[in-house]
Amino acid sequence: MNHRIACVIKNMESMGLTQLLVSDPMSIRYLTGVYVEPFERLYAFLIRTDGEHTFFLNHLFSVAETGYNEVRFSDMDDQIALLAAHIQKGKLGIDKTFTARFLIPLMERTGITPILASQAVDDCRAIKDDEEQELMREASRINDRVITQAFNAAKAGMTEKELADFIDKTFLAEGASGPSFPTIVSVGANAADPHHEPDDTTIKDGECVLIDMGCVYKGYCSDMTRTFVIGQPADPEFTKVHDLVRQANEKAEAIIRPGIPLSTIDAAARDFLAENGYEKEFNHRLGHFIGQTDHEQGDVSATNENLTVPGMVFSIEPGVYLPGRFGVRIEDLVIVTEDGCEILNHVEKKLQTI
Ligand SMILES: [Mn+2]
Repeated sequence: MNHRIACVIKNMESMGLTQLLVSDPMSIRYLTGVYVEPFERLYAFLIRTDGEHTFFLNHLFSVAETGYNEVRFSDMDDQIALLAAHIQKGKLGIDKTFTARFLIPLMERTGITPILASQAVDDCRAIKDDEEQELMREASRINDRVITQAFNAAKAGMTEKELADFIDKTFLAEGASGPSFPTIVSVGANAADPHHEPDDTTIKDGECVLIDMGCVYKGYCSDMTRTFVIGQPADPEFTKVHDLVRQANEKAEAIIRPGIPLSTIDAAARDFLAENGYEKEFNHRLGHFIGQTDHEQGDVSATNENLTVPGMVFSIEPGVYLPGRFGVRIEDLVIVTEDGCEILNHVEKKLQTI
């Protein structure tokens, strides 16, 4: 049995479950190596603690023999009946993506008690094994190369959209399969909105340019933010804020090691910015877990008391946002190691004036 399925079974046992229906395509790929985009069709992998695991596959999915028990069906079959035939009485773990239109008929036919058990898989996914860590390092190396090219391409008069398009194209040229989320380029006051969507605003001398970008490499994501200026910053407060945000980022990264609450890492950045007068202006959590999707279960926030474990990968992204003026965010990804952390991004964090 592979170590990822073994991890899930261990979690199922501690939850008192003998069967778990996994429907998240990313989770199924994580566990079996099989990836399908099922759209609205039924797609599931049933894990049982006795080792009898079963795939439920539509003939329209082009999937070679999986090595597990398989139930293959067509659109014309009674799919719920096929599924029900493999489910034992009692409790059935399901994950959060299994939709009501399958779950409710399944409950009606089998009388099972569904238990929300995404955690059994998500807790395993949160701790990346060596193979995953290597893919995430490469995704971040590509991200580093592409942002460097974006710095070189950026010039006054270019629109946010043009720079974002340049980044998305360059991802492909550098070996990524595409962006891991819609690329953010925001200029000047637009940067005060953490999730600004690139528009026709042009880059201007003296205004900040915030780039938040990430790519997918062999199914794994990167994510990084840098904020720079073309020429000399026009707003007298900008340089000071940039320096404080960079220090907040570095202070948080400096304390990361196994066995500390994630909330302590959030506090390292948040308290420092608060002491310097920017408490309200840092209006989001410090970071999020990342892996096969840009945001995975788990975050680095004031309320998450869970302890760090080697292999966790998350972002450290403090920001200060001054509405109507500018915003600064500086973000790296880190892997928790046995004695500290490995920072996956190596692009200069000090203010770059281009
Ligand atoms: Mn992020």
